[in-house]
Amino acid sequence: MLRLLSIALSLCLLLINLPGNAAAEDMAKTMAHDAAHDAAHDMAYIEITAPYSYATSASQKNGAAFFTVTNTSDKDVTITGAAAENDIAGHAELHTHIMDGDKMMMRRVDGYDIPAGQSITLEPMGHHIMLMDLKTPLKTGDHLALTLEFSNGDTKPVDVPVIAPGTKPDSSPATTQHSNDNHHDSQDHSHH
Ligand SMILES: [Cu+2]
Repeated sequence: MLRLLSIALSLCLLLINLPGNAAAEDMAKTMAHDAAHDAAHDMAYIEITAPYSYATSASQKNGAAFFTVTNTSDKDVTITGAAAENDIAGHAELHTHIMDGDKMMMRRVDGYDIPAGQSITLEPMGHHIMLMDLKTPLKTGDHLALTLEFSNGDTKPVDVPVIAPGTKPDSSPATTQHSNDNHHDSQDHSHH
């Protein structure tokens, strides 16, 4: 089984290890072949800001990823799916929260529409990428490699740092929470 897997993996790497594609080669080391597809597309019109995911405990089956997606193009786009590194989660789903009476419920959705020139923000109690069936708990300091899939066939890689629950991502444009700021800042932001 393991041997088959490694053969499949080397085949996969061989296929994408074409000469003159150094960028794809580099990304492939961490993101498998999805990244190679991405390198072939120009996804410059999609900008991802402030990605983060919360560390999980051993008892938590699922994790979630959050970020802001900006569509700088003049065409509406729709995110129709997401994929995580195979060794991190079984699969990833697009979720949102809805109110059911006075209770917040999670629900799977088919897509997130992002009109031309607009942004959507994935955040706790809102839209989020659900990482189903985690193979191993997410640890603070880890990075997840996600790939977003769009209805037009394009994909966009997202590097998602894992942060301590209750903290905010370093580059978050949202409110800074000094009281919960107990994670280690690699980039020191100057606060006013
Ligand atoms: Cu969810």
